[in-house]
Amino acid sequence: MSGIELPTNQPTTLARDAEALRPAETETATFGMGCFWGPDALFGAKEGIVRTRVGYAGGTAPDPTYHDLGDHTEVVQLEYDPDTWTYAELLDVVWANHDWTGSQKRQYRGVILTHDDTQQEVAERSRAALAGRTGQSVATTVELLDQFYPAEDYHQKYELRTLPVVADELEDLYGDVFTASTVAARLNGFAAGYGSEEQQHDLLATLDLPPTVLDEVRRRL
Ligand code: MHO
Repeated sequence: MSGIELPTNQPTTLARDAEALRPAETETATFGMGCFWGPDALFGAKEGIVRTRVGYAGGTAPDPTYHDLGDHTEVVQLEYDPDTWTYAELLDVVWANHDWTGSQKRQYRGVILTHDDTQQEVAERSRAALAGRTGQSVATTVELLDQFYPAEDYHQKYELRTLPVVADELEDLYGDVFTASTVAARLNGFAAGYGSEEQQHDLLATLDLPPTVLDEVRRRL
């Protein structure tokens, strides 16, 4: 599935978003790691993660919603730069940042939803290596992704929405699809406390956003 494209030809496009890789230049990964707000912010803060979105997948029920999930699971979907990240490296982040022992209900289960046979093989190897390393059984499964259903807007970049001055500014710039912005992904991560001080400083110093908006982010760091 292709990503949602920002209207990058508009004069209001942030310079950093105009520079971001286009969907055709990225690869896509989908992970269930518990409540999707957390991994949206965790990955969104990282350089080389180009876009993030959250949604429901891993089940069979048609058209899931947050309040009618059926047998689906909350997942984060990443568009990443394959020159920066290998899929195996992303998996290392996944293992280190969710409970893979399987104590959760299905909504929050750990699941690696692969997009092709190569991802499937890499994920199965990575899972086996974790089991070998820890001597524990890994409840998180590796499954081929069937369909990804984007979650409601209010779940996208959830942490960023707790900084309404910032979220409103991005919404003015981009409309509802502001959550497809790379800048929004980073700021969502920063709002949740992710990212190094240096990375936060460097991005904020170059963003063409109003000072009031940048100050709102800085207050959170
Ligand atoms: N414990 C969280 C879960 C939300 S997540 C989108 C809450 O309800 O606040 O499932």
